[in-house]
Amino acid sequence: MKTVLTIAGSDPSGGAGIQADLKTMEAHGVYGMSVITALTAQNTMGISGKLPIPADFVRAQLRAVYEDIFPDGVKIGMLPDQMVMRAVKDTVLAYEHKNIVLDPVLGSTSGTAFSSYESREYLMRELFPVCTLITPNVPEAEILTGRKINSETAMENAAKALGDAYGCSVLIKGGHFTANEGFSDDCLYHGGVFEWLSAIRVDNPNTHGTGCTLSSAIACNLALGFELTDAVKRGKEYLTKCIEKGLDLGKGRGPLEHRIF
Ligand code: PXL
Repeated sequence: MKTVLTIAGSDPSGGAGIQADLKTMEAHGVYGMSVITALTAQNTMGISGKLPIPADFVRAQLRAVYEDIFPDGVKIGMLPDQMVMRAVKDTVLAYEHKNIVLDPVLGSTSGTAFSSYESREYLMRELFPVCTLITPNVPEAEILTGRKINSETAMENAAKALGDAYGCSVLIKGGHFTANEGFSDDCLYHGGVFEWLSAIRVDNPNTHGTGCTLSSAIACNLALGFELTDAVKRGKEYLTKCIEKGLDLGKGRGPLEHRIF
């Protein structure tokens, strides 16, 4: 059985973070593992608290996993501070890891910022280069590049700027971008080439955890042996199906149905 690890924060209401990641892994028939980097207190209405896990303990969790069950794919999500980022980087380098998908969690669908300026710089400089793929949405890509993104060309420019600067593939997700009415088009920059992945925008306001779900699904598909472009396409198809299920839970922006098969 293929094995996939998520290194991310916890969402006790089950929609985002490691809970979404593990549900996604289950749906892909891989063995899921989780290293928790932060606890959050949150539900579909927002985040009311965050408790970072000390970096030494993140390291201990990583060691426990890697000494025993090597992950075929990794998804990296919320990293609360630079010490935790460092622990993750050291591990990835020590094991010469491949198939690493990093979702740069700078904000969430519910709008709460997770990272300081310094952490963001550190994330870009130290972690992006060891990743296979990073998956910012448009607002995150604007923060990362310092440029406004208001067209498809601007999405391509941002993807290329990040990919060329940090030597990783880049998927900029168009879910927050409304220029192409009725569609949610993502721009993949991989191997110096752009590929546009189009999907009809599903009319469902319940999108809590979409970023977590997509990045995990891509990590699962990489672990299952798909090439990057196919892994991204399959991940997007999976996410679209999860949204189409139309689950309606909670009083705010609700979670997805991960069990689609
Ligand atoms: O999707 C961003 C994200 C990542 N990690 C955790 C989250 C969220 C969004 O809510 O809660 C733990």
